[in-house]
Amino acid sequence: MSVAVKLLVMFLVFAGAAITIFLAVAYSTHLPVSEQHDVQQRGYAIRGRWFLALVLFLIASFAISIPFYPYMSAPAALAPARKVPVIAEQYAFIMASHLPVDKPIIFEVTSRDVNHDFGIYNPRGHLIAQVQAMPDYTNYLRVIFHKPGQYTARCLEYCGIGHAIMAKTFTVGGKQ
Ligand SMILES: [Cu+2]
Repeated sequence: MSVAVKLLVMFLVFAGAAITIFLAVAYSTHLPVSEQHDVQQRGYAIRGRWFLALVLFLIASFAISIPFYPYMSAPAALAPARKVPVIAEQYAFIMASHLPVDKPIIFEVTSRDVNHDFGIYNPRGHLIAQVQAMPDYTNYLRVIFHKPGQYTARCLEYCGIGHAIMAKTFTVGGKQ
């Protein structure tokens, strides 16, 4: 079956379903009207059951998701962190070349000239953290490197002709 035929079949199925629903609603308005008090109690009962189900669902969701809340990892977040100054300039990052693994690190990021960005890529080339590097201002970026290896900081904000080569490789783990 070609894509066009599949799309036509899907369109006919959904259009048919929509038309059926419209016809059912139109037909239902022809039924004899019930008095309000006849249906009121039934409506209240249905509403009560759905409300109870909703409350139970929310309580269950809350209980199940509690262990995934970041509050549980707060002690690690509050552990004394090593402060690592980072100065961005056209077109380099001035910072340490070796950093520890599994230890909280707070990068203190600023710029010597124009706005830059400090983006950290892991050894697989995935961006794991980033913060703006601004002149006359320090931004703090908290990171824990869980895997040793070669990480690369790249500028992620166009800062001039040499922006594309603005990078700094640093080693996590091993010799400090
Ligand atoms: Cu740049």
